[in-house]
Amino acid sequence: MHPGAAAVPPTPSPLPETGGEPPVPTARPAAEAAVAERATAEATAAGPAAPGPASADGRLAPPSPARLGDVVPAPEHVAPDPAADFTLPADAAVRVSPDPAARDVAEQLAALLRPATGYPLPVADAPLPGDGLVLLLGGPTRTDADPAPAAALGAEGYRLDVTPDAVRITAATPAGLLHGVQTLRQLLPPAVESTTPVDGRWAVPGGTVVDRPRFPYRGAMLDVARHFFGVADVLRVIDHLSRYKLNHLHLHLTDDQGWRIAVDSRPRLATVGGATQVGGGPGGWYTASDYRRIVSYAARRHITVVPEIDLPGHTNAVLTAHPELAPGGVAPPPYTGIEVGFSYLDPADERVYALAADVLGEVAALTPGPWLHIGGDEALNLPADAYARFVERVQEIVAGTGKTVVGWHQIAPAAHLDGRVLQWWGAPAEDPAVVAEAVRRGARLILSPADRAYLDMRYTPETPIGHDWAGMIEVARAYDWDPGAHLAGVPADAVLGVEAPLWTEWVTSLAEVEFMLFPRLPALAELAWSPRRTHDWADFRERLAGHGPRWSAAGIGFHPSPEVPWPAARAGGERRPARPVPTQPDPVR
Ligand code: TNX
Repeated sequence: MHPGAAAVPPTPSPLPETGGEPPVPTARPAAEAAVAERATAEATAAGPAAPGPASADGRLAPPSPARLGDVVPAPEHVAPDPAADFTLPADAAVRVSPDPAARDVAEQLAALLRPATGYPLPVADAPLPGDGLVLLLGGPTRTDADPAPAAALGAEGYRLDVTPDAVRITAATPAGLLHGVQTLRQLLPPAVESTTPVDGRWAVPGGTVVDRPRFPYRGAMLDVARHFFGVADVLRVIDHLSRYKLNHLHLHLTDDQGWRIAVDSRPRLATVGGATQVGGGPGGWYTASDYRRIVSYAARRHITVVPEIDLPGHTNAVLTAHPELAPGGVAPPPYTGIEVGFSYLDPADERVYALAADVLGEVAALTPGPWLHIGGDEALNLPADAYARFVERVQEIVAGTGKTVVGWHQIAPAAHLDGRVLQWWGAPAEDPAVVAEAVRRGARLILSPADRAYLDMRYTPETPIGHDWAGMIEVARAYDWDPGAHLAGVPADAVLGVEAPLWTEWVTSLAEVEFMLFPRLPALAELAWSPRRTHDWADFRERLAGHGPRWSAAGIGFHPSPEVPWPAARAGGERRPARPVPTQPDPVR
């Protein structure tokens, strides 16, 4: 049973309880504090980390080329040509169509490859005729017989042609080019992730990949309210999304434990409401310029930020900042526990709509993307009717900002508003009838089923951090479902996509974020991107295994799931030392 359906919200097990009060984690369990170290150490022990034998000067040589199909998410179409392998020459250039956004993708490609190769990789505006690395926007004139003219690749598709002379990526859009770049990155040896030069042959397997996403919305959510994560951490998470062709980052910006975005018209929301977090630490919030930095870093990676202001429940932090809205006009104490469902804004108080309009107006103005998420989950102390009327008014406020409203699926009973999107987080026991009815009225769905897609669930009972109310989610469980057929009564064409939420009651650091993301994020990314016919656990686990060495080389700690056949350390190869997890994102490219 999930919290929303529970009469009494469940208590995550190992945290101490204080009488009848919600549990308040006073200190982090020792196991939790150790998770980052363990994640990195276990990943190293699992043996995927050695990219190749050491050369005379001690640097590591990349191994032989991957296979063309060794890509996550699985591409739509792969045609290998073993006679056409490409090797990146030291004097290669990145040639790109003369378009600023395409050029930006070319700069990102060069910046990804320079540290490990040590090559200069200049970016040049001269795509045709090209050898080396070539990015073509729109592509050359194509004949009707061409199986994949750029236009058919759609808004995010790409075509990758690897021949002995060139790697050519063609797309109708810069987003498509970037997805092609991420595929190319995976086809290079794992040592390409090294931040220092590595000797060796930078080979790419020959052939053609033609690829497009199954769903337009492919996302992950980071809860920055329960524990606050600074800008650098968020940028690094954006890099992780980009690797796996995700295109939305949902930021859960407000909750009982903290309000994380400055609002000029209501400064106390951040300064008072953002002053703490789960466990009582100092919390924090994003200034408008912090938030803009996140948005623009994401935009360069063709990732749309979806801000969430959770209303009318999960609002204890609002009430600490605005006691006039609290029962009896008395501010509640800041909340540093991990219980849910107790707080709410009073739908009968007109002042809450003024606050919602101020906040949503400012957040909309800071956000270039089309979405504005209003939460709507677990207002367990409000009568259903008052809750539905509240949601209807807030939906109208969002419409007034020009954005499309998104809400957790509890908003389903509220009246339909054009374009609205519900985010399903139910577990299998929950009856989807009300959601199916909302879909019949025109709502679209993002799927985040808690028992498959919740990245805050433990992998196994031994996982040192995480909830377990939706069960254990090992990699196969995260992978083995079909978003197109998940909910009874909801047709596949109502499904906008898939999102993997990471709630952070238990997650306190970037290392812990990565431990919970990897390897499940790539599994969910594959469900969101790849055609249904490619869905195959046995094949996926083999492809995923090859990513362990990449993550290790990139300093990403991960859960070394026993379900995945991570490559053994190469005989005679050097084991790389466990690296500290970097706190910086990829250098701005
Ligand atoms: C339910 S999912 C919640 C969150 C918790 C999460 C923990 C949803 C919309 N609400 O408030 O953080 O469970 O798994």
